[in-house]
Amino acid sequence: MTNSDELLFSTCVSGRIDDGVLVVTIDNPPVNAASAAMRAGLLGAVHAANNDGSVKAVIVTGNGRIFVSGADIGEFGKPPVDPSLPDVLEAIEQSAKPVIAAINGAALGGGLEIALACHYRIASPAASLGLPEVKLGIVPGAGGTQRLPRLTGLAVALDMIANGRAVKAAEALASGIIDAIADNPLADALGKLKSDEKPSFRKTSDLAVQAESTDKLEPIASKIRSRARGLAAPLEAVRLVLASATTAFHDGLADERNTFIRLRESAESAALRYVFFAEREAAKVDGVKDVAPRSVKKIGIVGTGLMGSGIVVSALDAGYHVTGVEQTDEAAQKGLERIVGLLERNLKSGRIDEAGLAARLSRLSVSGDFAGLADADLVIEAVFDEMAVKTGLFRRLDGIVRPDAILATNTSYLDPDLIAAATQYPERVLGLHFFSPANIMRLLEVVRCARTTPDVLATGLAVAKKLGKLAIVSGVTEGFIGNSIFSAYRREAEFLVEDGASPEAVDAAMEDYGMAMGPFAVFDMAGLEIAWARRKRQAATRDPSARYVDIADRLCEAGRFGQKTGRGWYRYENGKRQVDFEVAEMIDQARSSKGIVPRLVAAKEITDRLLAAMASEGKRLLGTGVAARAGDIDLVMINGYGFPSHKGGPMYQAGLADSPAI
Ligand code: 3H9
Repeated sequence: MTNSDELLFSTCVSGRIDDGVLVVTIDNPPVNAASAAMRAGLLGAVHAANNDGSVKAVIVTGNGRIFVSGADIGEFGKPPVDPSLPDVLEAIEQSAKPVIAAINGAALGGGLEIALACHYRIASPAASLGLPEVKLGIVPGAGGTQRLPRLTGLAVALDMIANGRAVKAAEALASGIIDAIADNPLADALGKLKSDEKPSFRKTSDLAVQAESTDKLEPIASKIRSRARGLAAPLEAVRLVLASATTAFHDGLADERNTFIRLRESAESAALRYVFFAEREAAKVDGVKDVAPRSVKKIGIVGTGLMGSGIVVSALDAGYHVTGVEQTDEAAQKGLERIVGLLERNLKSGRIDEAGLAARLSRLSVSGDFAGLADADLVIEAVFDEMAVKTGLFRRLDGIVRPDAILATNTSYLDPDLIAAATQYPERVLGLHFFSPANIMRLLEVVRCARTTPDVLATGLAVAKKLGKLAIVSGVTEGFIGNSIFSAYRREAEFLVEDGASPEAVDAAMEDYGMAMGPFAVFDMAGLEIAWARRKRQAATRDPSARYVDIADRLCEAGRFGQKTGRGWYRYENGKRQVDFEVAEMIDQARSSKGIVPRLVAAKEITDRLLAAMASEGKRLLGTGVAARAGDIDLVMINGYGFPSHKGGPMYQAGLADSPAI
């Protein structure tokens, strides 16, 4: 091979010779996944280098902003195609010619495993390196659990692999994963090979895993085990990493490979892969492709209560200038204190540093003067959820903000089309439905109103992305996607109680299923009065023949509004949830007033009925076009309502989701 040769090893792996060095470039858009063609090309390149006496070294790099994003997840459900990634990596590691990984961008999963099998690693400063396999319900399957601890030690490898935590180049260098950082890793690798002082090449598998004390490892492992909540992948990851210290390298590899294949076939992994692709699909929104969002630099937020202050912090975290507005200076002062309190909590927990706190405060103003909103690009209201309050506010904003400013309502249940109709330019109104605490929760329902223009919607989506939120577009219906399903879930949970189940039995069944909290514990946490007020509003129009459970009304009439009043479906003592016999009595009375004889309701019936209720409401939302895809519904329930991601969501469970080939 000579300098002029253009070499093609497969459709997505090419090479060129630079002064006796074979530079291998992976170009497999969009993310350089390790597909069958990529693996074959890489293997061909290593063989070619070893069969050519004029080649003295090999550099592997990626084209674009990513080195290699990992195995091609889309291939997981299909029959395996040779060569396998472990076979390719064995060839790389055993290559007589040294192989350098020039890590131009993200090296994830199988991508990092390729780099670990090379004899030297140089990364660009922005590259992130990680083994996120557990997030897909699997463990690394090409040596990650055995090679990483040989470079970093067990504690770091445990944290990175069992938590799926990626690190940036600087941390990777400090923990021994890479050997150098360079702005242009490929140029740096070529330079190092040409210089007299050659890099010190070594095979990762030749290194011994450094012994580490149980005192150091056990707390890390037990934290991972308790967070795993019964999931197999993190537990297997812990086992495999710890075994690397006591098992011969190739035995460890074989164990890892078998575990990877077993987990890849699991229901957990199929569900998590479905969720991965559903998130990518959710970003593709009808009608806004190629529509440029408006520029947003300053966000106004009306109302700095619990929700508003969370939104303020989220916007500050994302780098926006923020003006918070309240009705009075006194309320503004309270709002400011709430916001500063949240920021200081983040400082204390290490999420931000002193400089970050100062930068955020320098971009914030809070006052009782609405004129502060005059130059805002986007105004989000987070005021009391009552139609007259919201329409009055939007009418007032019309006279204050620029005509091209976007107005967003954070309403949970009101009709945003009616709110928009109160304004002069309804086409600039959309819903941005945050979940509490708004600076923590990842979900944001972006509500497309009847007259929202595509660029206004595109702006809402762009802002959501900058806020680090998972945006799911919803059409208009009472409660949008999430609360519509949650209402159906609530209704069925109350039917179950009326039929004979206790609230704690319903909660236990759903928690065993994997929900973060059972429904009745959630109702108490959120407060029972809002749903009560809605039920009262709807009473006049309710179908008298429809089944109606009045137990929650009875609780509210007795002043039991949930956790904040110390009593709801449960009793709370020092914040601890307790079963309350008074509630049991009230339930008994409610049943007997309807002549219902309670029956035993098994845990399976509880989960079956609650899942079916959610799926059936989801089907209605798809039918009416409020939700565009079953996957969107599942993502809302996972990210806003504590549905376990490893179960895929209620639509996935009901077989109503289109799963790609996973
Ligand atoms: C693994 O490696 C197992 C090994 O240990 C064992 C092997 C034996 N495969 O996210 P984006 C698609 S498991 C296939 O919007 P970004 C994605 O669906 C893997 N497709 O881009 C989307 O397609 P579309 C471990 C993939 O710039 C498009 O690429 N690795 C893969 O925001 C753009 O994606 C991981 O878990 C893939 N691996 O973020 C990393 N990755 O345009 C998973 C992406 O048709 N990937 N696609 O909708 C990521 O975290 C992000 O995609 C990444 C880019 C950070 C790379």
